[in-house]
Amino acid sequence: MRSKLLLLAALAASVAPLPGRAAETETYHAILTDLNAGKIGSKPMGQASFKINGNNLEVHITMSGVPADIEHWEHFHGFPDGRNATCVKQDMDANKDGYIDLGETEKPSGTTMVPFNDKPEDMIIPTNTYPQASAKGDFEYTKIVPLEQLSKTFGRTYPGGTIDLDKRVIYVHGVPSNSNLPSSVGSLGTVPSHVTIPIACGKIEKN
Ligand SMILES: [Cu+2]
Repeated sequence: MRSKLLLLAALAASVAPLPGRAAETETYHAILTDLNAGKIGSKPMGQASFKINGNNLEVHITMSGVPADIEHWEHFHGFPDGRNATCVKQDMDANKDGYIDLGETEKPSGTTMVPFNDKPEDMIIPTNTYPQASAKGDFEYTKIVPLEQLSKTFGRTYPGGTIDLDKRVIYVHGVPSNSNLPSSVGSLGTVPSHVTIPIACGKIEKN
């Protein structure tokens, strides 16, 4: 009995944080600036913060100047091979139609990876659980994501891949369905282009 207690005490000591060592928290942030503002008639801007707090990833995103009263898809995008993603620039309009579309983000930013919707850890991109902008054109998104589940889904989707937030960028998408976007504006599979057109981007950086 006594040796069992000693063993338990030793185990407890071995998992306790070392003196003077910070707890396992890491924080990241991104400043989002507008894309396609000249076409959508408002200038989206905002910020995102990410905190790895023990077993959770705490996400907080606030946006203003986005098209009002509609749902806005938002994700982090990146490269599965570990390359560093950067935001697309307005002059990377490859087909010169005046719009930056989803396809034109791929060269600098990679692919759509993790959604900031109701369940980021499921990594299901087409959902109707993304934030809804207010009548004033702002929204706030907060989510506590179970990190182990997210890492598992991520590693399954991108074998060997890790989340690596500081190699990612965050995009916010979406204009109203009556925006009459030209057919040259590409999208994701069968999802209409007004849903996926990027309206803001920010590089995620470690604090
Ligand atoms: Cu996206």
